Amino acid sequence: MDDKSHTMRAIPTVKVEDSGGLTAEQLADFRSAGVLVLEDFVPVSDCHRLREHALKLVGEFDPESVRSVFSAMEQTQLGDTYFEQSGDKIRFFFEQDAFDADGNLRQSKEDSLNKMGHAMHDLDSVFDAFSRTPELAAIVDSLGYDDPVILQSMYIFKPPRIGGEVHCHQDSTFLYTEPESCIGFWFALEDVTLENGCMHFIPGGHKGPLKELHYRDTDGTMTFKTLDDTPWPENATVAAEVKAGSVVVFDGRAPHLSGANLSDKSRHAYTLHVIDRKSHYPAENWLQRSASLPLRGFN
Ligand SMILES: O=C(O)CCC(=O)C(=O)O
Repeated sequence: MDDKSHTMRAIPTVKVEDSGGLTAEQLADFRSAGVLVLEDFVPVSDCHRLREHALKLVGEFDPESVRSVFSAMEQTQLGDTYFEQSGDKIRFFFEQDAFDADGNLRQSKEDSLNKMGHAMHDLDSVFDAFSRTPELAAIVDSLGYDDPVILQSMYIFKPPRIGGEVHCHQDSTFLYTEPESCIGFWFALEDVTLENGCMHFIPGGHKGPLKELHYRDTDGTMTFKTLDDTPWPENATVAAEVKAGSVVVFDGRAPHLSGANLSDKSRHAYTLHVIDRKSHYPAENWLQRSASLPLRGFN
């Protein structure tokens, strides 16, 4: 075993046997690694159904109506009101390499999008049903949330050939609460491998500090504040290659990234982020809801 593999810890991978949430052992694995893969959590037929539905919504989206590009590297789009006001809407964001020099799409519409976000779970009945299952509610309950609410949903396309790399980050940077309560659920809707740009995590990395805060400045512009400038440890990431139907659960502080998708295969994934309503949600966070669409839990 060389030095690199010696320091490498695997991502715990489990099967949830019934809808009673995580066992004490699974919970201990999650607390230790900050990330846990739940294999076969969602029937593959449900994943296909969500994918078909997402593609229907893409079909109804007119790409001439908006040209908002999402920076996968930065995980945000500074200065873009279409993005900044999408917290309670269903909006579409293109990959950085989607357009040619003349402004035309290089690939089909569905193979040009980076993501759709950020409130499908509250605005669309198919996404609502996929997001609010008793099985997921039980997992969240076993994680100790008193009053969990689903803050955002994202459908991530990671399209063939142009699916952008996502640099190492922590999701509490973007979905900050006091105290921190953000947790991510990343549903693989298709088989995910190194080739089509799987997620990678630094197991145990959630025990370190939050490194950056993304917030709205007093003049209204979104910006980043460095909280800790220690570099991420080298060679510490572990690939989460998972099958369709798996869910990757990860702590809001868990450092993670994903590779580019240069393959000919798509890599559709759906993510939910949950916070505890009992935590304070700052008005400086990018994602804000209008009073007409209050946050909801799993009911
Ligand atoms: O799906 C991906 O490739 C990256 C998603 C991600 O990093 C996130 O949702 O925080």
